[in-house]
Amino acid sequence: ENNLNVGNGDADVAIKKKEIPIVQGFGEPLKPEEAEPKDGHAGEKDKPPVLVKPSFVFDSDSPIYKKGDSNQEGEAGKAVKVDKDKLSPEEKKKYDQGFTNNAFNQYASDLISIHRSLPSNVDEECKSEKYQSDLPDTSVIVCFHNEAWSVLLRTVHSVIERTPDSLLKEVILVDDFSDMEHTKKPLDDYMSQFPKVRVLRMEKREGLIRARLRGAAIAKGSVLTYLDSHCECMEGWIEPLLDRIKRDPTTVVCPVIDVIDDNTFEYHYSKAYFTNVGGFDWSLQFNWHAIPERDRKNRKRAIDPVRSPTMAGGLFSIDRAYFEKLGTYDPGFDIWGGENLELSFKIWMCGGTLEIVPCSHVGHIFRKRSPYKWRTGVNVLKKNSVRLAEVWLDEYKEYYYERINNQIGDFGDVSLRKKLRENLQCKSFKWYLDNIFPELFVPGESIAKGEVRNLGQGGKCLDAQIQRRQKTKSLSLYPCHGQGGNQYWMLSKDGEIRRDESCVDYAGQDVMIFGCHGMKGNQEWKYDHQTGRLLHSVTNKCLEMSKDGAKLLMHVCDSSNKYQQWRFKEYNEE
Ligand code: UD2
Ligand code: MN
Repeated sequence: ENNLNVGNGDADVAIKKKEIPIVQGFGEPLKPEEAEPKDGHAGEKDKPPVLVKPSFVFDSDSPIYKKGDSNQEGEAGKAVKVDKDKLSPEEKKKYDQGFTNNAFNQYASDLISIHRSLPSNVDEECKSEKYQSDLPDTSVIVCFHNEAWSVLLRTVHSVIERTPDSLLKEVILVDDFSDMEHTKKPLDDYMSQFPKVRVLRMEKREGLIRARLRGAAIAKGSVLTYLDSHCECMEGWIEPLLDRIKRDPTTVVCPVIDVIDDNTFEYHYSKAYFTNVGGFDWSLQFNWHAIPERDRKNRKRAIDPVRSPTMAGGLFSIDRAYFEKLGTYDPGFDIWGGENLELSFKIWMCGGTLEIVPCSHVGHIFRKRSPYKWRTGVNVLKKNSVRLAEVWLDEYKEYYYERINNQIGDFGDVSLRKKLRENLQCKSFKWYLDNIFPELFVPGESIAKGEVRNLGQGGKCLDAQIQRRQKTKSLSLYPCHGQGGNQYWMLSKDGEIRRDESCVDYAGQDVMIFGCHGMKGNQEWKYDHQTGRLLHSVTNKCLEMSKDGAKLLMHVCDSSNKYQQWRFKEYNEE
């Protein structure tokens, strides 16, 4: 029988290196702004968005319920362009509400068939790829909280219509305490025509992690496949995944996650040649990387499965018994976030393998903000990440804690999770870093770290909010806030002033932030802890704060000029 570890509802709060380029601009899970107050204090920015609850009328005559009309909007995964200026005032209102409620263009989705076709320019090699017969069947589990009707239906239809009947055990929709009308009776009524679809409702808001566990607890397939509620599976998506699991049930697999544009719903198919793998940084944020050289050279074909240090989180298949053996997810994780790293570290450290399979494609709508309510009064993501760090990171947890300025806060009880790790006899985090993710820059290798304060009058600190979608940015000065975050810097042995994969770079104009390239040049600095001088090697100039503290300058070095004196908070003498 099925004795998956089900959430106990930890309801203590009320609702509401060697360089691998970071791939920019490719869809990645964005951190919900509401949930992660920049200063590390929970609550203040945690105001729920004002959601307008739409009333719902099911219009079975709408063209979106019809299949196969190749002239309809959005077919073949094409973009739907809505000219808002041409809409009537009432339609404009609907358009705006769609964005407010979902953080994607619901208005556009509502014009597209829930059975729409997807692009056909797929990798040729994948078309002739053969998979084993007798693949294991799978339960597809989709958790949602107030997902838009047309988007949710399109997710379900893409699964039902593009998964061979013998491989699809069931689709389990887990309603995580939605309160929009369409998610209740209309959804039950609609889904009742599909015997394989079950709707499971949560009695209170559980968050996606415990909702996934509740779905797993009733699942009967031998493999569990998780999807977000705003996905579209491509033809042939499941076979390559199940094939890997059949070969070895300790292999956990992810499809390539194609980007569905949040505004036009255009489906961007990503060719096998461009497959990326998952990583993370020391603020415990997931990110994408190109396949590292050491793996690239062992690959015969671009379509071969590739190992990945981490998974994005939302879309993957795992053998049900193996998931259970690994202790599923930490049920103490609330609402959203961190569970993808927990599972990734655990898979690798406890003897499994995590892969991305280039012939399996599922599209996902990446959003720029989180549309739903989070809990108030607690920084949920931070709490999840601290639990993760406590259980899996060993001594490396300190690097995360430095980034949150040691404001660890209450993270509940993790003794059962530590016990689990012990029972499974998992390897150390050091082993994981050395063997699975050696490309990651480890702050311990740095010469100096922490805030970088100017010793001139009104001394400020080097500050940069680095957004992953942004390629370059100038470095700025802000009053020192002592909270780590955007004022946390590391001076590497190669003379880089860096945070994660971003480096301070001077090419003769402004002092900028660029992706670290590891080739010194414009990114090489010499720091003298005695004199506080920050010398740029190539230009032989020194970093200086303007007298009014407004900007950064690069000038001829002058040891008597206080404005050229800087202090890294921590310095490791050798
Ligand atoms: C990514 C993952 C997501 C999850 C998350 C970290 C992908 C494509 N997406 O963020 O699956 O791993 O990182 O936790 O890899 N939901 C609930 N209850 C809640 C909140 C969310 O059921 O309280 C549902 C939501 O409707 C959605 C899913 O959980 O179907 C993931 O949420 P998301 O889409 O906001 O996360 P995303 O894609 O930004
Ligand atoms: Mn999502």
